[in-house]
Amino acid sequence: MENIRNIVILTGAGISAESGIDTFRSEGGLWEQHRVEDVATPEGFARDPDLVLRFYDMRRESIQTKQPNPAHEALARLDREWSDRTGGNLLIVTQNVDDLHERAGANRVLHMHGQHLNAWCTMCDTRSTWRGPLIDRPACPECGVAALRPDVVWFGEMPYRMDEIYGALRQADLFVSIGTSGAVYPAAGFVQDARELGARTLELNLEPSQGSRWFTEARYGPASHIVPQWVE
Ligand code: BV8
Repeated sequence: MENIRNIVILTGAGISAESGIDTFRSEGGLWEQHRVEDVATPEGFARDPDLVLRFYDMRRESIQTKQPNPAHEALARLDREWSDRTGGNLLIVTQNVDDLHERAGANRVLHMHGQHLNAWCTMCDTRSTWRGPLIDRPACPECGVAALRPDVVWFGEMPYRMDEIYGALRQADLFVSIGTSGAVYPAAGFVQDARELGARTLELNLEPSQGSRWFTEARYGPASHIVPQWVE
């Protein structure tokens, strides 16, 4: 990766697919078993909190039985070595709410859509690490009120740390998108932002995404194969 110093890598559900975590929009994916409007929106939560809490309890429990795959491991290696090797920056911005990047050893991971293993107290606004179910309305560890929801960004809610992401995109020489359909904004727009800001753009995916026309380079195939090949 000649004269590349600063990299922003965006990952989506496709990077965790080979770890056995359902993606969202492939056949049999998560949303098909539930209408998005019912489970990943504040309105859905207000309408039927038990349905939403059970949906997230099932996924929070499931991800704890999964392991990182060679794609997560290759990105973790790159994350650990990059700044020593080049003096540049590398940031992994993930839309995923699993913790497989961290468990593979990556340090600079930004969960723009939140994390399954956190709970957010709607009473005192604090976030706590949370591995168990929320369906039984446990008390918030901070304020003691039974007001915990998944710390996951639903449709219509503001993704986390957008300023930090746009700041990194402004510095990026290379923007890489891995395992995402390019269906959800603002993440799906990052490739256009990166391009307008002069970065090279690379898509690593199973097949062309909805935004594939914006990428100057692309490699297609399973992430556990093409990501380690790209990192080497
Ligand atoms: C917001 C958490 C205001 C929940 C999720 C324009 C601008 C801004 C907003 C909008 C806009 N137009 C519409 C909107 C509103 C909306 C939106 O985008 N709607 C869509 C449906 C049109 N966006 C929002 O509401 C966002 N908030 O806009 O706030 C704002 C505006 C600007 C700036 C700041 C704020 C909030 C969106 C967050 C919603 N929450 N997740 C949960 O996880 O339960 S979204 C959900 O979809 C996941 O986070 C997921 O990451 C994301 C995207 O899906 P993918 O990760 O791409 O997964 P998918 O299944 O779709 O695709 C998998 C891909 O992997 C495929 O391409 C497949 O080919 C590939 N693949 C499969 N297997 C493999 C593989 N690749 C490699 N190897 C394999 N083995």
